[in-house]
Amino acid sequence: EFVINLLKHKTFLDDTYTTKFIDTTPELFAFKKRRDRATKILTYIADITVNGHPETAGRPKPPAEAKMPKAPRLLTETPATGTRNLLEQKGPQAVADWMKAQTKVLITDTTMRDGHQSLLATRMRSIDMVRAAPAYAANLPQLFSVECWGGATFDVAYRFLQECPWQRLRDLRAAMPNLMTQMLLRASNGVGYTNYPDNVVRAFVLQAAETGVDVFRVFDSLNWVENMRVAMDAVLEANKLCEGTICYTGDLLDPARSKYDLKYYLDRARELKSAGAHVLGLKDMAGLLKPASARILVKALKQEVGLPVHFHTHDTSGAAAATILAACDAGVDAVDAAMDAFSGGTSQPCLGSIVEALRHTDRDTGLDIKAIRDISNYWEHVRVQYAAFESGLPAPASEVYLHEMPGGQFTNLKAQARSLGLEERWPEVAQAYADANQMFGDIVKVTPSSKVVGDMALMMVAQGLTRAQVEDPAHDVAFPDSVVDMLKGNLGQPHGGWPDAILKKVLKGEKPLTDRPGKTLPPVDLEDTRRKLEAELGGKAVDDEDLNGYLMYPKVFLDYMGRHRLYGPVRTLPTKTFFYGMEPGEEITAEIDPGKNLEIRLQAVGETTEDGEVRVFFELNGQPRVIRVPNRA
Ligand code: BTN
Ligand code: 3PY
Ligand code: ZN
Repeated sequence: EFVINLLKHKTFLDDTYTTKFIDTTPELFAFKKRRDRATKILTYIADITVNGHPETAGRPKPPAEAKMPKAPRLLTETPATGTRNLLEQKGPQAVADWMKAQTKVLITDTTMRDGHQSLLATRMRSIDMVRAAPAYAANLPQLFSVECWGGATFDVAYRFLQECPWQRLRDLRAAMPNLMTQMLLRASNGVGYTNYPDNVVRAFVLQAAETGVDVFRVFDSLNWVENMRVAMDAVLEANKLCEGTICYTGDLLDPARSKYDLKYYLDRARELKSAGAHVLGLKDMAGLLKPASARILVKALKQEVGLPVHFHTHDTSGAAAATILAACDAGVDAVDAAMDAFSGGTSQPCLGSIVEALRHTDRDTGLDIKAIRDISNYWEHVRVQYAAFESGLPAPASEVYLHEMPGGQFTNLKAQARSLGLEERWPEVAQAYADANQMFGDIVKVTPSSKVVGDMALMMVAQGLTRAQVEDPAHDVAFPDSVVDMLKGNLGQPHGGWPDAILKKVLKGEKPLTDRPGKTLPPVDLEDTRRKLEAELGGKAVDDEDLNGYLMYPKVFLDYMGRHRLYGPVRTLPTKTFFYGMEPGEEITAEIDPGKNLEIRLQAVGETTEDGEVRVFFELNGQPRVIRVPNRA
């Protein structure tokens, strides 16, 4: 019966059968196939219950009473029209014109991307996002956009969460049809840490647009606009909103940091405008822009460039809300904030408080504060489930003005320092980070250039090297690979070039690249890659989404596919089950297809047998099931 069904199905006959077939064509699946997926999921639960999840071992646990959060209630069944409707009907230029015509400050919610990237090591799972999304659409239709994709979320989804980032995007897109979705794109570095060939970057952007991204915030880690054009052109080709973005660094008002003065930012902004940006992004990834500087910079950008300005910052210093309010005074068009429960510290400032601060002023956002509190309340319950990944800053830190680390890197670097036994020496790491930055000529530090500076800093502290020793031609230093790669020109060119002395020492006379890397990287043969990947996956058809995932992260993607074959659609499990397994007597539901639920009850966990296996007893939709897993503990 199953075979006949499959052969007659239109999608199959069309030859558009894809690896998502299982997920998108539930009506086909005869009992056998469904039972197969259920067995895979039970195997995963059994394994985690017996052996624990490698990522949560030894980390803080959510409180025992933490339940799967109830989705925020919807204030209407029919969401009002929003920015997405405008984009669909009139195109991206109309959205940019509309932005400039608004008196109110437009708000982007970053909870589903930068919020958890900066607070929870990017570990938020799709199920927790998708359950919130309908409330965004229904209750906050005035939002400018919802940032929910890109940055580090792409590889973390495959690598650590065992889920497909494309499916996340598709699901969020469907749940918020009236709101623009937004992604963070590292220009030629895609959503990775290295330059990709031009045709790979273009294919990735077109696929992201097709699957559901409306606003592309495109930046380059050295603010080199030359290296952003391929990505920006692809966004324009897809007819989506292109937010060409300048990264802010240094201190605008400090005469000693004159490399990054007002002229520097205006020059970059003009370049981005002529490269076709609809909107100018101002990305303060470390939270360094001070209120007085924001007033000057935003006003000048608005006056001199004429594009709508969208400001993004981080609250590491504790003073970011003051900067946002100053930017609002200076006429900024849109600002980023995170829902209250995911705000503050290395994340964005508090969305609800910004909305309240602007209420009854001429820049009132028009957002419903009660709706914000409802959604934030949901996020509060989500956040406790990720206790294992809290790595946070207990208090605001003015130290950020010393090291200038991006919010998304801070906690990561701290964890890396811990694993090297350097956590007690954190103030030295912070100082070394600042020194390494000066050594490279005072560069923009954001993924991936920030990672290179971090690698250098950790090495300096671990080996007790001073900046003077690193720069001394007579002192032998084995530089990290990432440093060599950056100075070879593989991330592009910084403003003013690399300092001569360090370039000579690191490259030992080798000639660096000074063109953009994409100019010489040969294009990838996409169809040939697809065929090889299909062969590698045992003949399974590979669709464009999977192909683009593979092109960004070949090994990470293949590992994900291997685990998927073993464990099935584990993205449908509640977060606590995914990370901790189940307790005897506990019952959960997993919706493996729309409306198709697995009711799973863990009855008991048996003793370990002589051959090292444990029998785990379940009830699946009322029927007893026994799963054996190895005891690896
Ligand atoms: C990861 O690789 O970190 C997440 C995927 C889950 C790996 C599974 S969890 C059950 C089994 N036990 C392990 O140690 N790895 C696999
Ligand atoms: C990223 O590239 O992931 C960032 O968040 C940079 O700020
Ligand atoms: Zn950020």
